Amino acid sequence: MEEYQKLLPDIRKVAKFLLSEKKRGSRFFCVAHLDADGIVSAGLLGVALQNEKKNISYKFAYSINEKVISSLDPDSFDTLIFVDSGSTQLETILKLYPDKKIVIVDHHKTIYEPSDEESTHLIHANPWLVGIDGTLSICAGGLAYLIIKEMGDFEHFAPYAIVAAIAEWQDAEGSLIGINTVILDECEKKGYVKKENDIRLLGRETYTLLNMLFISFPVLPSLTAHLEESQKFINDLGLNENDKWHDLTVDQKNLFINKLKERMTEVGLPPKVVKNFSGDVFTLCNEKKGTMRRDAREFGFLLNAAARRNAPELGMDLIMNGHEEKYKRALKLFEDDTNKLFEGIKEASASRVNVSDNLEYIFSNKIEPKMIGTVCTMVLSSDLNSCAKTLVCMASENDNVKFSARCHMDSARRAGINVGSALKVAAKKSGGYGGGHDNSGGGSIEKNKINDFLSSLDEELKHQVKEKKKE
Ligand SMILES: [Mn+2]
Repeated sequence: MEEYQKLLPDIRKVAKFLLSEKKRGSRFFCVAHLDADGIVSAGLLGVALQNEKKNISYKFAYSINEKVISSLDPDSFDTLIFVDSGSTQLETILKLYPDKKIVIVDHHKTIYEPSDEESTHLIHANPWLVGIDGTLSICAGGLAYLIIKEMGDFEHFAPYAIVAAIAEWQDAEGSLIGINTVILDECEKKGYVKKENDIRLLGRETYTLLNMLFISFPVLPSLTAHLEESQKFINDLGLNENDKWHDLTVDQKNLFINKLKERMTEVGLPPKVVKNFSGDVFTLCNEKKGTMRRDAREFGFLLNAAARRNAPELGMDLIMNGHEEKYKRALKLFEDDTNKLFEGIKEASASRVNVSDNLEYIFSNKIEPKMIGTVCTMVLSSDLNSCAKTLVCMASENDNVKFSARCHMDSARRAGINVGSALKVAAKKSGGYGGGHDNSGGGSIEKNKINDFLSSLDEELKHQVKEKKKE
């Protein structure tokens, strides 16, 4: 594998350096991206670096910016490690910590070239530096695994590299590619991971069939957020909505997959997307059946749920120790999210109100404010023929109303809509704040300003469409 050979010298350099630092009793500080890939990579390096003394500390953040980087206490560590982060902030890191040894293990695209002087205290492993595209070939979790494999007897941690790659959507083209396949081959040979051709929806191990469709990931137009349609789809196949995927016979699974593909073709999804509803899936053979740890995609979602709840240490424990007790706690977080999502989507699809050709809204106190972004995305994308209509989803948060809005990207561009700027104008007029991108955005207003906000938003969207028509 040519790409792997190209990267190996940098992997070995990091491994050798970390081993010697551990030997001389260095205190490590690890900064990681707050998501599944960050959790896996921090956990794996932790496994190889920790000793009886508490010689390693961690800090996780969604955005590893100058503020986060400058907040570290330089007296508390000797070696500073960045995982799934760092490459894009190299200049800041080197400027703030000129006296520290710095290790960066990242797969984000980087352009900054440090000077020779700076390079003496920096060790940087990133596929982009050796001409490899880090988007699909390898993630931080994969890099961390390759590093610790050079440091000792850690081969049984390889499946977590696969979990990280799936969580990063590195199988977006239907399967894993690049350096990931080197790790996958090793996993398959050792019997750690089984690659199968199966359904590529979330919940293969733990969801009911109904959840696999109604709160599906990825979204299935006409089924996701459509309760009766989802139930009917399952009933028509002679199946029970409370069954789980592994209860089905091979014939039933094939029938389900074929009917699903037929349906998705009918509603107009492109053939490439439809094809990928089945393909490679990855089972972690040493994990218990019927748990989220058994399926790589579900494991990744579990870790991301821990990250969203700001409980990365829980996710790290799953990687480092894998205790049943820890799994139960992590699972509880995920199930809470799943239930809230189910209820939120049910509530949202039942309370859609049409305002005009440009605007539709949902307002409910039964939707969790932190769920409205996801709910809004799922409801909107389950509806392929909603043209350039913007959907705004609102929920009460104390005395305010939090809102999130979405519009189909293509239709937004075609109609000249910029959801973010429309929200900004409308929220400002109603004494609140808002903003975002072409096709999505969010913000907050006072509760008694909902009507003002909706009419300003409608007006602003109409104005945008009119301006575009003039062009
Ligand atoms: Mn990553």
